[in-house]
Amino acid sequence: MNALISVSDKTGVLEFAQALHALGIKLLSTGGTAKLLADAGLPVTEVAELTGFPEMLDGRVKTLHPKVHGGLLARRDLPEHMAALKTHGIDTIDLLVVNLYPFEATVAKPGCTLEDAIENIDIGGPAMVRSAAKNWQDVGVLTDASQYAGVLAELTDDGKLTKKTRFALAVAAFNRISLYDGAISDYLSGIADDGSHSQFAGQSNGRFIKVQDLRYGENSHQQAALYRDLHPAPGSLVTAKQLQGKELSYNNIGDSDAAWECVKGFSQPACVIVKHANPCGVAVGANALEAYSKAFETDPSSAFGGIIALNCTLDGAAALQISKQFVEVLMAPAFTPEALEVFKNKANVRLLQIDLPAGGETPWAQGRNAVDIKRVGSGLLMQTADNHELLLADLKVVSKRQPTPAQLEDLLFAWKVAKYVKSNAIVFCSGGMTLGVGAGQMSRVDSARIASIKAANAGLVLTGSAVASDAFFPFRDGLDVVVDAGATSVIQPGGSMRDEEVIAAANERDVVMVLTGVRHFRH
Ligand code: 93A
Repeated sequence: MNALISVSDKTGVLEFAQALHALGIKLLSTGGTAKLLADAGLPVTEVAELTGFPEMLDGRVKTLHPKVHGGLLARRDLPEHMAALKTHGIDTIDLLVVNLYPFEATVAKPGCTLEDAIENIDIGGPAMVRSAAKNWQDVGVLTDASQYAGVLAELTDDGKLTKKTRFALAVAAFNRISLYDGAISDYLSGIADDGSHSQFAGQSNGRFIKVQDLRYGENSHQQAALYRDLHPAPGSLVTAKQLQGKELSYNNIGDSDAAWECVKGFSQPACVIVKHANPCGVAVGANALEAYSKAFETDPSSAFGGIIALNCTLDGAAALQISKQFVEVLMAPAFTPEALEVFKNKANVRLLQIDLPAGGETPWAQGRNAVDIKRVGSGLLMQTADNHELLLADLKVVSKRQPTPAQLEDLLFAWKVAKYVKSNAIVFCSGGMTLGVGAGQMSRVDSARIASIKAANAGLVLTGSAVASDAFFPFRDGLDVVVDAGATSVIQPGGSMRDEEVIAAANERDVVMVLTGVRHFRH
């Protein structure tokens, strides 16, 4: 049996080759790999010796030769194929071990030039992998070091690989090549011929990798799986490390994403509690404990069994307080040893550590995940993500009453939260915390009523509060409800046919009204 080994990442390859040699398998190899094996005392034939051609053009042409591809592609069950090999003095290659030039790692490096990227496009490696995988009935193809141990165990047991293994290896090989080519296509699609990045740099063109099957979907009779972008955005949910707890469910993942995306938007220590895709408590504070305690106070009954996200380190004090409630998932960029200790005995609580996006990434990284996708009957809806950031300068005060600095702060806080509440969204806030959240109603006035009822249920006073409405008030009735409840300032996009009537109502009620000019529908 002949094995050709040609690997860029040489991890574990020497031990693997030694084991193949011990099984009596003949080793063929390309320059760098051959040197590594020969230096360790293994008998190895260089591909250059086999082909009669030196590796040339800076290694661009090493294995692109009929003596290599004939040996990989010949069907052992066809006499004509075997006769052709004999005529041309070609030996079969029965096992191929290849990993490719590190294209993905190269382009992920800050400052990678177009030239670096191009030189790291492997040509001969994928060609051999495709030849071997096409001829999977006769050839085993390894494309990752994680496959060495399993293959070795089978070869040691049986002297050959089973049909099942050869097929699985071929599928894995074509998957690898598809991802590799996808990475090249993504990178080049986002770059101009002078190496500058276009605004769509790094979008994954809809290419996803399966992370895991999930136990079930939204309900137990639905099947589900989690996929991730080929290039996940730094600081996104799929980059999380689970430190403890049961496997995340489909609903856990959706809710965790909503909580994490919302909490990331605050620069002060902040806490977001999500239930059924909506924030039911959001607050900022001097530290994790204060932020959590305020967020919890908004709606303690909804927070039961909720998903909690913090944008700051979870310390022992906050952990102790949180551990008093039933929590499904707890997310933070870091956990102190004391915090971990608190949850050690609560094995069901899923702890997720997620790095906050560092900022200052390359344009290639910044462009990632810029597209939202929603499935509709036999189709897809795609849109750029709702990542609009409201600046103070964008605000237009339209009421006679001018906002105080404290009111402005509350209004901006309320607006940040409303962006993550399902429409129609009405959010009462004060002092850096939510007081009442009305979400997902078909009528805005009902959302306003629900938000004020929920605040009353939690024993929270709305007098002097700020209110955000994710889209304009179509009539003055919604405004009247929030003012009746105690709000004295309102932020909303404006743009209704009845803006004048709504602004007149704000003046009649003597409250502050500011317009953003941008709405945040979320469905
Ligand atoms: O430059 S290539 O595209 N041309 C080739 O003919 C070729 N054959 C193998 N790259 C080629 N390879 C790649 O070389 C393999 O995929 C592997 O990544 C690497 C191993 O080179 P070495 O053994 O010299 O370290």
